[in-house]
Amino acid sequence: MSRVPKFLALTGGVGGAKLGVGLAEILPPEQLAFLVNTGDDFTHLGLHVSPDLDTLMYALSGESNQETGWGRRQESWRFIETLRELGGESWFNLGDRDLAVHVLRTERLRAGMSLLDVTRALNAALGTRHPIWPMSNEPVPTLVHTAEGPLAFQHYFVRDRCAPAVTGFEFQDVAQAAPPAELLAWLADPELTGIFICPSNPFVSIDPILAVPGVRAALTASAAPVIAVSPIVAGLAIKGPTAKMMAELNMPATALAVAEHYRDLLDCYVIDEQDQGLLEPLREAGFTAIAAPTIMLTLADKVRLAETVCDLALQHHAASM
Ligand code: FO1
Repeated sequence: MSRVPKFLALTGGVGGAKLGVGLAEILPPEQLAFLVNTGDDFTHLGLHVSPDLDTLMYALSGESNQETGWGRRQESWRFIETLRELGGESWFNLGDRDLAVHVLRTERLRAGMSLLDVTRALNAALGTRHPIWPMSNEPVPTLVHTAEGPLAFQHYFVRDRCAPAVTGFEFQDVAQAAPPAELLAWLADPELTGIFICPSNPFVSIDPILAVPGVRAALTASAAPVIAVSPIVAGLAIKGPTAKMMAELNMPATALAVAEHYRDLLDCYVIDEQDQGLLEPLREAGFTAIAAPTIMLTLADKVRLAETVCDLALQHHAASM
């Protein structure tokens, strides 16, 4: 019987979803599943908002807002404008079309459905076909510790525009969370050939996933190589506050420092071609790394990077057999 290699991608929001689109273009749903950060989730205006799950769902369904990277295309903003006029809390921009997703998710969660089942139903309705699993059904809200005191993630990220200097992160109630059974079965599958850490923020997108009890151990125990793509290119984050956070945490804002952060997990690391000069220091530090184009502006860029990480996984997996 011929092998059908399977892959898992760990993602946060916008950056991760770009590679997700590339992977979903080249791999059918039987071969690719996504494990998504829900540390950014929060209850806002009485609604359960799951930004990273929605960013991936919209990206895979061709519904994403190309200008923002989050939210829906062809969006209108009558609700949030009206809320603002009425003196309501309007710092978090909920678009009219996006709002329907939050209302439905909230209603279903209140009726007792799990976040995983709600996510599955929403994705089915929007026509995405790949399994998308929240990192846990239980809420694990990220608390950002800053020089100005602790802040709930979206207050730090959107309301305060990542301005406060971060000092650390806390994944609240994570000890009570459990990963989805579907994930553990996928990781135990002998056909699992590659685990990809997408170019998402290591501290607030990937670390919350790794903090869910059992996830890190299951990733390590899997025979599949773990391959990360650096979210830092030439000392800058493609999107978001990763580089700023690294400076505030007294880490050099380099692709090498990200590799060190993932050290005990990584089998192979992909840095951008602009960072070729880091290949030697990475090798000296004990990492297996390659340089490739990682900036994803077009669909072709996303597919090319997806092909790169899949090829690496196939090579590493074959070599370890
Ligand atoms: N990000 C912003 O920078 N400003 C917003 O007003 C905003 C609204 C928003 C609404 C729904 C949603 O799913 C995502 C939204 N995001 C917004 C993005 C989100 O806060 C972040 O991208 C993620 O949490 C970080 O990955």
